[in-house]
Amino acid sequence: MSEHSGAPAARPWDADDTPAGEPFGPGGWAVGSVSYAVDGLVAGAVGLFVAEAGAALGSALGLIGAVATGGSPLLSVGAAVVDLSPKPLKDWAVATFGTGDKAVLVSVVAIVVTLVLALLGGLARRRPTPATVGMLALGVVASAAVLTRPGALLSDVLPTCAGIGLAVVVLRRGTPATDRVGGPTRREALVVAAGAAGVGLVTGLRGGAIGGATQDTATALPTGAPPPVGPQGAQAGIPGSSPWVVPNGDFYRIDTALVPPRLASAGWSLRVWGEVEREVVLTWEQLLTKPMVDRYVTLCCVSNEVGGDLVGNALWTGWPVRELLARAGPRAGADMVLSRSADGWTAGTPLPALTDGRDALLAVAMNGEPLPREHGFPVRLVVPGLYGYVSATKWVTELKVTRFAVDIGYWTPRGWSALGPVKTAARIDVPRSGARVTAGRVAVAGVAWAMHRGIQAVQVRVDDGPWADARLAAEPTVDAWRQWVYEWDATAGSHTLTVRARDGQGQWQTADVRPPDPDGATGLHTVTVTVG
Ligand SMILES: Nc1nc2c(c(=O)[nH]1)N[C@H]1C(S)=C(S)[C@@H](COP(=O)(O)O)O[C@H]1N2
Ligand SMILES: [Mo]
Repeated sequence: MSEHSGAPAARPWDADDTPAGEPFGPGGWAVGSVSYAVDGLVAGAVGLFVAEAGAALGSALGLIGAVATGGSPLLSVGAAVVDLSPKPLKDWAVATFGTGDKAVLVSVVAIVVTLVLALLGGLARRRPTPATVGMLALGVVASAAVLTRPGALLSDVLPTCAGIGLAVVVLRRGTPATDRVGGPTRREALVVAAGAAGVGLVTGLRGGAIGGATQDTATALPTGAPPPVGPQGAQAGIPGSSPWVVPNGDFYRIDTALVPPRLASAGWSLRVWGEVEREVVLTWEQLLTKPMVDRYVTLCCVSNEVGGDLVGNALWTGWPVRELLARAGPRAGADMVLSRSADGWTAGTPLPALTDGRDALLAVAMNGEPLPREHGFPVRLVVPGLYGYVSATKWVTELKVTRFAVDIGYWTPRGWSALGPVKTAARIDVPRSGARVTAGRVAVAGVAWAMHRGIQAVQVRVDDGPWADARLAAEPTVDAWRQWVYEWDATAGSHTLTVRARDGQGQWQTADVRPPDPDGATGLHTVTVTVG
């Protein structure tokens, strides 16, 4: 930038005194600083772009250790915020924004960073040293976030350091005061816009669109087959009711990953260690030679509200985990398996749930396709009967055989129960709450689940009337949800429909209303409809 080539001493803003003729006096720097804020934005845009682009390049070359965040300072800070958020904040974010909570988080981080940069720009005009220190502090925070991501190498921090170094230089050089009358120059605006767009593009491309990682299993796994519909009779066939098998694209997604880790199956391995007779390392190639089974298993999130949709059924293809654990030989006294994902997330699963003969799988395919990246490519755990947070580790790379007294899964210190057996639940899919239906025969339909115990009965009640049996569709496995239909003779007026289910052990679900926290919501699902 040629206009900055003067000797440093010539720059009026290097002096601590307010230059004569400036529109602010002692103590009034904030007024003039507003327009100088742009210096901070320019510095930030340039520095961030270099850091993000450098991290992207490093990842592409395989030089970055942290697979989930790929050395990106923005994603690392976001991920660190997720991990450090106190439970009330996280609960509020999920309750308010649902599964959009991460988009909101990224926006909040971006806004905070922008504000801090603007403040530093304003400060740099008069107090270059504190401004420099401020920028370096930003760098320390970002570097700490980058370095504490699982798998991070010391060298992961290099792009961030380069970016911060550049930002400091740009900030200190500032912009000639003559440019400063009436806000940013066109060129500065351009640099900020281009920098922000560049950062957005690089981060967005890395985060979302790159789905190519699933390609390399295409030859080893079934692909291209139409999604299974499930065994005959499992589908009650009522329009508007959830399909018995949920297609991959519609399957709910819950995890702490800002960006789903992108793993290559070729380099994947699973280490089994801890309280075992012999450590075992299973590579992707070895896993593919194992006898695989296809099992319908319904996954449910502990955060699912009564009537909620954080639940889904799929056909999983995988190798039973008990076979792998048998090779390692858990020692007497071990009662938990702490599974860990490539991004550091962990789940503590009771050892018996993995060895008692149920179909707990190391799954490599979902509905006949390689696992989608969002659902754990290349390998995840699926355990019938337990909520996802204590069992369904995606991008799994490690199984530590241990004890509940020694180790603890990700969500437990954050206020969720150590044990997470699925609670019996039923949901009305049609008619929807608030719907208007015509008097006469109305099909009330939905799903009920009590994974690994099965569903014995479902009943529906209209207003305060008696409970009446719903018709049950077939139950191909007790590990999946079950569809039900109730033919209702609807009469004019407003009516409330309530559903309840009885599990395979003869227990009715409880009507006590409790929130998801700490071990799963209870209460009966109701919908109110108008019959006209
Ligand atoms: N690595 C990883 N695995 C994870 C999680 C996570 O945050 N990270 N979340 C768990 C939770 S809480 C649930 S409910 C299920 C959801 O699986 P899905 O996203 O495939 O539906 O994944 C589980 N596996
Ligand atoms: Mo969950």
